[in-house]
Amino acid sequence: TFTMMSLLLFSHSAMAETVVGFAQVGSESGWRTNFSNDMRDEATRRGITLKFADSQQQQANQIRAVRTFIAMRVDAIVVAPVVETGWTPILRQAQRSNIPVIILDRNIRADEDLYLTRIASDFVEEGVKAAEWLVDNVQGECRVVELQGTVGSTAAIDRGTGFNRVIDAHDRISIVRSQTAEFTRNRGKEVMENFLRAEDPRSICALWAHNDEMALGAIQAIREAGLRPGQDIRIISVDGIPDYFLAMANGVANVTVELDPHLGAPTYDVIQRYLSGDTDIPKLIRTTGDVFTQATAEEEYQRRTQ
Ligand code: GZL
Repeated sequence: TFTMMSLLLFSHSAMAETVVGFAQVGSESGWRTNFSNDMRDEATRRGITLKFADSQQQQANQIRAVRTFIAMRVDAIVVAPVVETGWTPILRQAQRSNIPVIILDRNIRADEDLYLTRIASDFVEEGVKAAEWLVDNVQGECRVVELQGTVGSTAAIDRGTGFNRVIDAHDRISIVRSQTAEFTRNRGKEVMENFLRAEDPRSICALWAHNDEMALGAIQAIREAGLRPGQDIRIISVDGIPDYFLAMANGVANVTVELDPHLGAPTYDVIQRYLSGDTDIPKLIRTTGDVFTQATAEEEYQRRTQ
């Protein structure tokens, strides 16, 4: 019986799948949900066991999840960091346990020896592209209100940097109100309602939202204030979720910079390369996204929802 048992254990361990622990931010936006679904689907396609932790946008929950993954001795840990700071101690623990860490999407302020690689878009470029659309599509003065993403997140910091870099060169375009709405639709509606009370609504030329979710909430607020989103107030955003393509097709939103939610394949490619001994892995792997407007919104919506 001992021989049989050890044979069974050996065969099982030889056949053991790759086990990956994933500390996801939460489910605050449609983009995040699409990203999570892609991570699960791609793991299933590759026979990878994915241990998924939804951290409800709380960094403490993410750190707790990573600690659990270390205790479970997973083959690799993936973190989509909610904010940039506070990661060094837990990443040192993963390093001491020889478990590779992959950073997805937002960035962290930590020694890059503490993680294998980061897979992400260029958030500054997303802000630049959003502002360039505005510069190309307004004449004269334009007073902008801004819905920022989660405070301290790379997406909010860098998108703001990119957008401001462009409009700083155009003295008749200016941001007159700016506040975080946490990347969610509900907060986007509430903060936009505040903006519409604080400013003469007819003096607002454009909304710059760091993601589609907040923009969609703001669109509801603009309608309830009796104004026409997409016409009286131009709507500029990032992510490219299906609901936003529908809004552009209906003429109530103007433009978005698409953010690729399909991070599963590049993530598991890099993990499988690392586990097979490849040490030539770059510290940053870039994803890209195009700018989409009303011109192609209908067909793009169909393509994304069939
Ligand atoms: C940016 C990502 C942002 C999305 C939002 O890459 O971190 O987080 O733009 C999500 O939808 O909340």
